[in-house]
Amino acid sequence: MQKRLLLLFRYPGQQLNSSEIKTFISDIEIKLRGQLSSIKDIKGLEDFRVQALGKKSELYSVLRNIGELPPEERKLAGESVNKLKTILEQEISVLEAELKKKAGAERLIADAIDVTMPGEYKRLGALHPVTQVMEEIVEIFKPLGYSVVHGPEIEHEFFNFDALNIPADHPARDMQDTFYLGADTVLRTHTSPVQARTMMQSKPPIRVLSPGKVYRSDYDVTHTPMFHQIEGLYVDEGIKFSHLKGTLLYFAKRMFGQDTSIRLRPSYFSFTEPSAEVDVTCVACKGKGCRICKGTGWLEILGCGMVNPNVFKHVGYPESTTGFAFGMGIERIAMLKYKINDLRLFFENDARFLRQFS
Ligand code: 2NM
Repeated sequence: MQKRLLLLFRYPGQQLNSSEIKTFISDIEIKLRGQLSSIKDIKGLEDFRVQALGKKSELYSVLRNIGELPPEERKLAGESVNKLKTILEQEISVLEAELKKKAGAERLIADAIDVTMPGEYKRLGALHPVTQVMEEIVEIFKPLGYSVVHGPEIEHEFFNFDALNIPADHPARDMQDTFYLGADTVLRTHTSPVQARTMMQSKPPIRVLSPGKVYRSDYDVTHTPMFHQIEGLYVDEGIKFSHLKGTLLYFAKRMFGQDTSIRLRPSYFSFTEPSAEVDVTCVACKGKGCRICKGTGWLEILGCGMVNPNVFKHVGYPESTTGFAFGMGIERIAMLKYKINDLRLFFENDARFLRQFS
């Protein structure tokens, strides 16, 4: 069509008259309107705009070749082309608005959220039972004025043994029980070194709890090479064994129930003198005697005593200082509280076990 148009313009003696120009432009209009009516989307409309009105369009070629027309026909040709161009631009913009609206509505339907679909359930994590019990013990002692202190798990022999009055030839220092990292560096075997450090850094009165991981070279059904301890220390003027007993009874009742009693049995620790082991009323049979307490009605929960004057000497306190200390294994307390019969469950991280504590 474009080629024919150029030929028509240029063929000598074959110049178009006004009615032929009108027909020619109206032919273009009919053809373009046909194309416009079948456009389905924005992309098609853009293609149409370029092809119908762009530099390579038939309409544009009429304008470009207008000089080939006889002078009296030029005005008419120019006006007709521009009129059609304006009409087409208008119709394109109307159609463009329509198509955009349609696309928007389609997108709304495609993106719609079905609020009747079932929700996706995200499981919440929870604190490990050992951590929960550790925090519970801390909360029980807080009202008595205790605060929490921490120390390194890689410890110097001095704080782990010497300061605590554990002599160089004591079996606890054996390679068999202690993980040595160097000649005088160990993985702490209890959290008491944290208390020795606390005493060296501050003066009485001291009321501290030291919860944390401890390490012993021991692995069987009832022992793991890493477990958790919490130890307590109270140093002040005139501290007596009765203060210790009252504190432990308060703890036992809050931890295991108000109907719980305690029983102290004499024991030995190098860092306390006198020392005792503490039993509570059996959580399973309430003292009647059962398999769990081996018929005794009692369960051992901790060790304690009056701080040995040698410990005070090592940390630079006067030997006349008074204080008590106690320590317990957190896994053991958690096993009694939750009636768990296998220590290893705490370390396997089986979600079916852990879920029960969330
Ligand atoms: C226990 C039992 C008895 C204890 C002693 C000390 C320190 F640092 F004051 F000497 N802290 N913890 C202690 C005493 C720990 O655990 C079974």
